[in-house]
Formats: sequence, structure tokens, C-alpha cells
Amino acid sequence: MADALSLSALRRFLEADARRLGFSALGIAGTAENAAVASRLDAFVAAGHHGTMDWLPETVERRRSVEALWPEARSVIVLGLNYGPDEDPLAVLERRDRGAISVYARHRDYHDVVKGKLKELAGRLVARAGLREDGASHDAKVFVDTAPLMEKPLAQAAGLGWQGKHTNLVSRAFGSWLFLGSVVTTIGFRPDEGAQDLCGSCRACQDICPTGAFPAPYQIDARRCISYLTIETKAPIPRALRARMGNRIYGCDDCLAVCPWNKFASQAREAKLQARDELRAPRLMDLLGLDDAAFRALFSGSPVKRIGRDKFVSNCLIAAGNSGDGAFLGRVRDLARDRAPIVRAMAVWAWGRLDRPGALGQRSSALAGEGDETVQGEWTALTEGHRT
Ligand code: B12
Ligand code: SF4
Ligand code: SF4
Repeated sequence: MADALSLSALRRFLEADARRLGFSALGIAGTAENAAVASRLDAFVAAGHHGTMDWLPETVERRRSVEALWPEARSVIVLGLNYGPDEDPLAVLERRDRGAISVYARHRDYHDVVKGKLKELAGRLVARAGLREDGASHDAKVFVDTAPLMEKPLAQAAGLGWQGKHTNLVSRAFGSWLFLGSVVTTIGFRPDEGAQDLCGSCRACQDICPTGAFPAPYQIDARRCISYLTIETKAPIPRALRARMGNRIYGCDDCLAVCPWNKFASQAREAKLQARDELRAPRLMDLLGLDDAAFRALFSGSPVKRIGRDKFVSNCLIAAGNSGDGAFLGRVRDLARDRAPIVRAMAVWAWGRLDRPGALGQRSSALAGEGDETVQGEWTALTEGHRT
């Protein structure tokens, strides 16, 4: 096993290598369970705040601590990659003929970008680390987002920042714009000092949330978060929340963007995280016309591709319904005959918002030929006055 001196030399090597790879921040956390964090995870799940993300409760035991996930692990190297935007991400919300795609999805999928860097870092680290006490080689596993790991509490323990009242990690140097990734390893690095909460009396993120997704500061009810509604859930978006979504068609950045700590943020330097111009403020009319092939081509390499054309177009229909712009009517009416029920359902809702008398005029004949319960429900809701 590496001795104390070689551990500090290894840490210097690690930091230099992380900088070379373009990481913006690095810290080290231990692997033991933090009882407060674990009990808050339990409370989140018990309250049902995960909605349809069943993978969260299913992995609670492993998620609680790194020890539970991988007993041989001795430390967690937490890395942050700055994805600071080069323009005000909220400006597009005023342009009702456009769709707002959240900053994290305007470029290459960060999972691929961060994972590639983590693998390189971990491979080189293990190669330099020498042997463990039992003569075996050291080992390292890399995680970004999808593994059962509480990345934000780990990042806070590693000193990268604190979990703000919007529940994401806030960094003094990069504001809200850090992607997180971890290298979990059998190497026993000394953990860093955790970061202090610097939210103070601020509540800007709490006040701006369009859908009221924060039942209390530091707690999120994912079922009300536009990020969950537009990306994670396959269930139809509750009618009461649709009108509040405005033109947000993939994710949401409002609570992140208003954080005053962003004044210290800088633009992303990583070339793969530069916004693609066509994803900054795409025309809703064009997006509503996407078929499967055109959707896959437009979002090749982007995280948006993951939700598929039908869910994406259904999100765009909500934005069209919220636009108040009759120019969308023709396309919305066409989509009310789409092959995908989720698209037909949101087209009926958008039609009702843009031209209720016209939609009501089609209701009986459309219902007679409609076999899907969700779509039937949308036609029925038109007459019940559930228009929001
Ligand atoms: C599930 C998930 C979601 C869900 C739920 C969000 C959430 N806050 O949990 C949804 C789909 C809504 C979501 C949305 C987004 N996500 Co997300 N998501 C995750 C994921 C996979 C798991 C998070 C988790 O464990 N949630 C469960 C709850 C229990 O965890 P928690 O928020 O940490 O809960 C803590 C607080 O509630 C707090 N708490 C509770 N009560 C109290 C009381 C007090 C007094 C205090 C101090 C604290 C406190 O303690 C809990 C434990 O630490 C992580 C990746 C990962 N593996 O960690 C990415 C991750 C959190 N997401 C990320 C991003 C970028 C986003 C979005 C910005 C994307 C977008 N633009 O649309 C939004 C932001 C929405 C928001 N305000 O959180 C990044 C955040 C990076 C960062 N700097 O923090 C992560 C880390 C992915 C990554 N690898 O970079 N996400
Ligand atoms: S991402 Fe948007 S909807 Fe979700 S909590 Fe933040 S402000 Fe609210
Ligand atoms: S907006 Fe204010 S309350 Fe919210 S995370 Fe930032 S500093 Fe904390």
C-alpha cells in the first residue's frame, strides 16, 4: 500500500492530471455513511417525492453510503466540470415562439464527456498507485449521475461547495454550474474538509420556481419539477402544471440561474460543452414538425435524444398551447391525429388552449374514433372546463 508520502505525491499527480483533463474542481470524501444524509434520503422517498423514478427507492440501501455500494472502497474523489452558460439562460423564456432547452442539454451529453475524462483519470491513478497491503492492485470505479451514489452530499463533504436551498451543489467559484462525477477507489486518501452552507437568508431560488417544487428550503418534490416532468416521467404531465411550464420543453434552469453565487461563475471552457447555436432558442414550429428520423438527427449526441421524439413533441405541444399564438393551430390540429397517444393527448390540450370552440367542435367525432384512454380524457376535459 502507498505510504503517507506517496499518498500526498499521488494526490498532487491526481490534481495535475484532473486539471490537464479540464476538470474545474476536485476534492476527496470518505466512504462512511452520513446518518443525516441517509435519513433525508429516506424522508424524500417516504414522502413519494421521487414520483415515477422507481429506481430511487429500489436502490436506497446502496445509495445511503459508498461503503454499502462497494465495501472495499476507501475514498471518493469528487470532480466538478464547469458548464457555465455564455448567455442569460432565462432570456429565451420570453420568446413564446421558441422552445427553452436547459443549459445542460444544449451541447454534447455530459454523461459521455465526464465519464470519458473520469475513466482516463482513474486508469492513470491506479497505474501509479502501487499495490494494496494484500499485494493486490488498487482499483477504481467511475460514476456520473446514473449510479446509486448521492453525488451532491459527497461533493459537499469533499469541499466542492454546499447543497443550496435549490438542493443542487453551489460552488463559490462556479455558482450552480458544475456537473459532478466521482472516482471511487480502494486508495485511502485523506478526506478534505467539507464546505459550509452560504445560502444565508437568500431565497431567490425558492421564489422563482414556476411550479412550486420546493415544499421547504433544501427539499424538492420532483413530481412538481419541470425537469422531472419534461425528462423523467412517462406519465402525462398533470393539467394543473402545464400552464406553468411556459415554453420550457426540456429541463429547467430557473432556480439555478437566479442564484447570486453565479456572479463568480465563468463560461464553460470545455469545447464539447459549448452550446450548439440551433439549440439555444429553437423554433417551436420546426420542432413540432419532427418525425423520428429528424428528431434523432437533430439531437444526435445530445441528452435530449434519450426521451424520444414522442415525449419531446408532446413537451413542445404544451409550449405551443402556452404561447397564445394561433399560428400554431394548423400543426397542433395535425398532431391531434399523430400515431403516438402522448402526442395526440397534448395536441388536444394545446388545441383547447389556442381555440377552444374549434376543438370542442371536433370533440364528438374525434372521441368516437379514439381508442386510447389518456387521449379520451383530454377530449373529455375540454368540456369540463379543465383548460389549464
Ligand atoms: C434524481 C435526480 C434529479 C431529480 C430530483 C432532483 C433532486 N434534487 O434530487 C430531478 C429529475 C427533478 C432532477 C433535476 C435536475 N437535476 Co438532477 N439528479 C438526480 C440524481 C440522479 C439523484 C439525486 C438524488 O439523490 N435525489 C434524492 C434526494 C433525496 O437527494 P438530495 O436532493 O441530495 O436531497 C438532499 C436535500 O433534500 C437535503 N435536505 C433535505 N432536508 C434538508 C434540511 C436541511 C436543513 C438541509 C441543510 C438539507 C436538507 O438533504 C438530502 C440529502 O443530501 C443526481 C445524480 C446523483 N446520482 O446524485 C442528479 C443531479 C443532482 N442532477 C443534476 C442536474 C444538473 C439537474 C438539473 C439542473 C437539470 C436541469 N437543468 O433540468 C435539475 C435541477 C432541479 C433541482 N432543483 O434539483 C446534477 C446537479 C449538479 C450540481 N451542481 O448539484 C446532478 C448531481 C447530476 C450530475 N452528476 O451532475 N434531478
Ligand atoms: S428546475 Fe425549475 S421547476 Fe425544477 S425546482 Fe428548479 S425552478 Fe423549479
Ligand atoms: S439562490 Fe440563494 S438560497 Fe438558492 S441556492 Fe443560491 S444562495 Fe442558496
